[in-house]
Amino acid sequence: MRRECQYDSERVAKALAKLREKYLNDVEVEGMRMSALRSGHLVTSFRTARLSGALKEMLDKVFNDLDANGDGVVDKDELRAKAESEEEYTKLINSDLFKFIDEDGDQRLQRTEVDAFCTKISVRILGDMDNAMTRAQARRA
Ligand SMILES: [Ca+2]
Ligand SMILES: [Ca+2]
Repeated sequence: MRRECQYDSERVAKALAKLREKYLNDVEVEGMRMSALRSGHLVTSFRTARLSGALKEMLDKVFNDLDANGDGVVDKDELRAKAESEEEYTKLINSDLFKFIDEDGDQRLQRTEVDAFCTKISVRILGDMDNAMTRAQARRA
């Protein structure tokens, strides 16, 4: 049993290193717990302490570019100014991505919403990793 656990943790560590390299170079995995259940499945949990610096920097640039008057909110006028046409603007604010970011649904992007979006992406990537590992474990069982 001990050997099995060690083998698994090495595999997980390798998979993590690979995924981190691919997606989030500087994501900080604050804690990672693994426990082998009686079935041999591994339960892993991750917590990101900090957002990827590169991801945040990129969103900062996009946000500052959109927020023309620098008040921390990208409002309808600012979005409209960036859109090529009224049609494109309508398409944008009705897109799934926009709705996903615009949590309070006021059709404006608050700085806090963009930060939350950044966190959601990080969590989603880690969640995918978690799911992939769980599936791999299930196949082996
Ligand atoms: Ca603004
Ligand atoms: Ca909003």
